[in-house]
Amino acid sequence: MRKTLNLFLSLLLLGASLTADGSQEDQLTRFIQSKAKKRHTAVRATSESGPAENDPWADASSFSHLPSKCPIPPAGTKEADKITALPGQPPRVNFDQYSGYVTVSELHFRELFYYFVEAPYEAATKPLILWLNGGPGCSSLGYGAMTELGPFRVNPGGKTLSRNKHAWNNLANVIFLESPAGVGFSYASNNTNNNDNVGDRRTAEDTFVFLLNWLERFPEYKGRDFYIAGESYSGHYVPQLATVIEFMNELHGSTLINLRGIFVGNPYLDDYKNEKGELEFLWSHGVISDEGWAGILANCSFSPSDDWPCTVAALKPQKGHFDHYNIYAPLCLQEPLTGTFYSSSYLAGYDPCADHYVEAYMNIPKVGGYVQQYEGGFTFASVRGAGHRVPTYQPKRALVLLYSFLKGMLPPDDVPH
Ligand SMILES: *C1O[C@H](CO)[C@@H](O)[C@H](O)[C@H]1NC(C)=O
Ligand SMILES: *[C@@H]1O[C@H](CO)[C@@H](O)[C@H](O)[C@H]1NC(C)=O
Repeated sequence: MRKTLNLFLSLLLLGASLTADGSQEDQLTRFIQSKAKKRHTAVRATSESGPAENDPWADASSFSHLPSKCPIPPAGTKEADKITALPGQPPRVNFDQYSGYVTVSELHFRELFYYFVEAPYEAATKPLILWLNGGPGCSSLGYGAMTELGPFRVNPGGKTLSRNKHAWNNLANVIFLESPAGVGFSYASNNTNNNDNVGDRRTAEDTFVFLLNWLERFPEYKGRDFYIAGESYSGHYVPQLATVIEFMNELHGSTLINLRGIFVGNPYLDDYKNEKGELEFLWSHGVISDEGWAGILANCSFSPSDDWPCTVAALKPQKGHFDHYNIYAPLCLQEPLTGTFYSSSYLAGYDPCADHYVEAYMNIPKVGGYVQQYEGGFTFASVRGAGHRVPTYQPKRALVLLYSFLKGMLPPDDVPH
């Protein structure tokens, strides 16, 4: 979530309709085309007063190099990705969960991590939703799945989970994707190509390749009604990915991905308009005084030329502590002596300290390390927390590793410290 942006939790829902009627695709196409038209107009308009911006989204034909079939030999399998149980999950979980990596660039070594939850009932007839958190840089697992719409919430203490009875997988099968590469558990090697060409365009391309590849692993979802959902900076990701999918479907004259609609909450669409919108919201809700707002208007043009005086004018009138993502929400406070987190006031169903529990949960030492076996008998194993001298720092794990080595088998993946 971007600092300069605020999310007022009230969801502004925008985009194509979500009801399942036949006109949705038409509506979505019209939406995308109208965006493209507006962009052309905007480019023309700016060219009168200055240099035209080069907007790669105005013309989707620049995506025609993308593959129409899974370009990478499918490496993983659905069975291998199946989650037996998450650490500390409550009993009687009645839906299937999967997670794993999908390669989106073999050449440059980019792998995207996903967490997928099916619906408890009639999953086979329910649609497929891809959920994307914003940022750029927010984890769809840490935020989306664990504090927003996923099937579980992390309990205080960060060790156990409880059911979220309002989870979205009641209505659909939901993929939480860590995107772009480098966010959360997704990764990219640090070679020059990966560092130089980051941005919305690559994010959309990688996500498209992810979907093609993922559908090979879960072929029963090919042709399923598909929706893209997200919030915040996903105001970029979601319509951009929709543009690529629509374009590729048209280019190849077949439904590669059966996109039916997009669904975005409080979306971040335009840097400067969003910044103005945030400050205007604070003023119109009494957080910023009339004088403060006048100072902002006098010092900010909400364009790239805004400088230090605008920053000062924007920050000066914002007094006291409040949650920029929801001005009415309680804050998370920390007890100075014990370090315990607590909520500044009670709001049913919301815990402002959830981020701390999720962080602790995501850092539970497990995975003893990881192991990869190659053809020809070579096995590579890492031992968590081992440092240079493995038997010194991790004597128990080292002994288990030796035992597995002597027996010619893979070491177990969960060896307690
Ligand atoms: C911004 O501009 C106005 C008028 O130019 C000035 O009076 C004001 O002090 C400035 N700064 C702030 C923080 O409002
Ligand atoms: C990539 O990471 C390695 C290992 O940390 C480092 O030695 C190398 O300089 C990095 N390369 C680039 C292009 O940043």
